[in-house]
Amino acid sequence: MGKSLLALTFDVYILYCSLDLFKIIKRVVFGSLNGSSGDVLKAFVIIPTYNEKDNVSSLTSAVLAQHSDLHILFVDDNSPDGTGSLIDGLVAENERVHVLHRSGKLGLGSAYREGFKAALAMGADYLLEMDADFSHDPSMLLHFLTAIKDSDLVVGSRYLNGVSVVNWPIRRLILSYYASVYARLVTGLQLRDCTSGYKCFRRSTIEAIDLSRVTSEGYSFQIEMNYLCMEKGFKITEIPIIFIDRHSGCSKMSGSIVREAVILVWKLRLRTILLRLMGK
Ligand SMILES: Nc1nc2c(ncn2[C@@H]2O[C@H](COP(=O)(O)OP(=O)(O)OP(=O)(O)O)[C@@H](O)[C@H]2O)c(=O)[nH]1
Ligand SMILES: [Mg+2]
Repeated sequence: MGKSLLALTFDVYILYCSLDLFKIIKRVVFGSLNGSSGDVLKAFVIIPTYNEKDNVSSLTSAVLAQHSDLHILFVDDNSPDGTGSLIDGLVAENERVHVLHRSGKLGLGSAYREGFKAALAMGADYLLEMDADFSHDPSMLLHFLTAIKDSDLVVGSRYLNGVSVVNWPIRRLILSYYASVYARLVTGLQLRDCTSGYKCFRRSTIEAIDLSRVTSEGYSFQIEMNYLCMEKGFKITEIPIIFIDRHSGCSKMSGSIVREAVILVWKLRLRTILLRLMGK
């Protein structure tokens, strides 16, 4: 009995050491978020939510487990399903979880714009965008944080090495794929995936963009942000991601979101022509 207790204690000790070793290996492989002067850098994952009650708790655990310097900022639009009060519980439990409550469904674009401003005010060095529905795999977060060290914007791409989208209806996939082709051709963006919502900005990138002039709400918001980064001459890097259809809850995709994107790319094209004519 005495021997087996000793053996058990030894096993627990070995397990504890291996976990610690695993953390060290993870830090060495992916690097820490420390800046060049050794100061600890903060990364904020901004997650807009509308009716995501089945996802927010498990997503929070999955994101926070990736790195101890990661924070989450939820932007909830008074979700009728009670997502907001669930998030309040998560905020009370963990100092790395934050929330912005808004009065009603005001759109994805404005949720990100307000989220960016709040994350900057809280001292974010890196700002990540992520959906709440597990379409974006949290285990990719460290890859974004590695790639951003050498870029101004990192875009998670579904169309970099062929197509890496799982479980989407073919109509949705065709719409998304050709939306990127269309946006690329009209605006000149050098990206395979122009509408991806899994991305990472440096603080200085967001600070350089006049967010009050960004007006898009749906997917167009992603195209517009990419375009403004290209216009400023920022280095944009794409990394491959696997996109999985939402675990639960319903899609907020609508015809007006598609129409907004169709019009936006021509507005951006016009803007390029005008700027060229003005010699800027
Ligand atoms: N705060 C806020 N969040 C939103 C709004 N519309 C969508 N979202 C959130 O934005 C993220 C992306 O929206 P989704 O509904 O997943 O849109 P999608 O990925 O295009 O479509 P599906 O995955 O098919 O549902 C999710 O986390 C949503 O909950 C909104 O108006 N306000
Ligand atoms: Mg989604």
